[in-house]
Amino acid sequence: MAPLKVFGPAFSANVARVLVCLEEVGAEYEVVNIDFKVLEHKSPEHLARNPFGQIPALQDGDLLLFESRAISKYVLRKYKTDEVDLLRGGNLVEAAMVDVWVEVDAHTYNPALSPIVHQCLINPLVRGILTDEKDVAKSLEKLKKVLDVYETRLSKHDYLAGDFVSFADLNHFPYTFYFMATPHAVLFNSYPHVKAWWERIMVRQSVKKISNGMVPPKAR
Ligand SMILES: N[C@@H](CCC(=O)N[C@@H](CS)C(=O)NCC(=O)O)C(=O)O
Repeated sequence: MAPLKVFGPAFSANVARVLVCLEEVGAEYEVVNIDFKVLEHKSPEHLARNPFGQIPALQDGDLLLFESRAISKYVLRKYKTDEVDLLRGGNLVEAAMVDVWVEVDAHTYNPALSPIVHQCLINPLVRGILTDEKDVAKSLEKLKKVLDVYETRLSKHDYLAGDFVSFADLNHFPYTFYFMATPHAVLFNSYPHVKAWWERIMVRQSVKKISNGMVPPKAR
């Protein structure tokens, strides 16, 4: 069977979300780079994969998909086994808890944390724009409130959806990885259960492998 193709540079956070899932299930895949410098993401070829002209996109035979969380779920469903079921599809309640924390990442955690990554890493180091410290301070206040909730949750369970690792946890990995390269990484020291959870995620083979290709912008 032809390997799945993932379009987009492996260092992109949204691409890394998909790659970590592919690694978890041991699927064969190939990463096809999309060159932003020549606006390849807005080319007709890429717009056929993702009409919004964004990465990642996935090709599996005739199937084309976009949106990193949807692609990740497709991968996890397609390659699910009794041993590896990161969506907990066999258990209604556990699957619902996975869904809850995937949504929390998408709508609450990531919107608080990712502006800090953009302001502290991407703006100064990639776009040559100064960090807007007011914007960072606003996002940090939001993030602290979110982390208070995470601390309570993770003081009761090892992982977000329960006492089992799931897509809900892995989903948080790419942006948190880049956040840890900002001067605000120390914030996690105030949340011991969140910090321990993050360390449990970081020792996974899949995460180690994919994070090796995610050098923070400064070093690129
Ligand atoms: N919600 C989308 C977001 C994708 C996204 O924002 N991709 C960025 C790179 S990380 C992109 O392609 N930006 C170029 C653009 O929007 O023109 C997903 O999760 O896949």
